Amino acid sequence: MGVFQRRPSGGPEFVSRPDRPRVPPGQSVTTSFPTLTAEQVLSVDVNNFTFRFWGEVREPTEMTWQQLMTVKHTILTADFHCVTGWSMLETEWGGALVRDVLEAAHVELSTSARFVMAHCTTEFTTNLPLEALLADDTMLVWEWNRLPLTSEHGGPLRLLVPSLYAWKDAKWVSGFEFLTEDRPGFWESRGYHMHGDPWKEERYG
Ligand SMILES: Nc1nc2c(c(=O)[nH]1)N[C@H]1C(S)=C(S)[C@@H](COP(=O)(O)O)O[C@H]1N2
Ligand SMILES: [Mo]
Repeated sequence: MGVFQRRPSGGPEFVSRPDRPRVPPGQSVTTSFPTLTAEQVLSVDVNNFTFRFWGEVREPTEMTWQQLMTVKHTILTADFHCVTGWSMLETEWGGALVRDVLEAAHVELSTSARFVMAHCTTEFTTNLPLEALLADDTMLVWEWNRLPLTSEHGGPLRLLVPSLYAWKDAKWVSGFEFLTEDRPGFWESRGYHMHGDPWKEERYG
């Protein structure tokens, strides 16, 4: 994230990081919210929704939409950087920190868990290091600027990882597979970087 603040209530607050520019190198700011989807836009019914956790965990487990809605709500103002060169600043997202979701679902990670593969209701996948998943600003989001997240932007649920390029923000996300070794996801196996830090311009592998 360039700038963010967890905000239990009240207006947005911004915390700047003096160690790096707000806008990562090679990016230009857009005020629109373009959509980038490799698959067909999908409509997911929350009454038939299950979020799954498996792989390097003590026991595979899952959560319904209703259970997810009981996890502590967090609002986060974050920037969004697409590897194709556009950045969107100060967007407000609502949902739950992944950390809080894992706790609520009683997911016990194995000590061998180092990476995670985010899976979607579609074939899309994306991999990230466990630290990025557990970061202070990594969320499962279902609201954008106070409104329910639309299906073209991944609603009802998408991953938000402000510290990495936005291709890591899996739309229609449906589960986390915990891994010992890093494995490329959809774009990573097509040449995108395994990590994807915008400030290091980790665009292509
Ligand atoms: N399921 C899925 N998630 C996805 C993608 C995709 O094609 N499919 N594209 C990624 C890319 S490259 C970007 S930049 C963002 C775009 O999100 P948006 O369409 O809401 O702007 O979603 C990411 N998540
Ligand atoms: Mo992207």
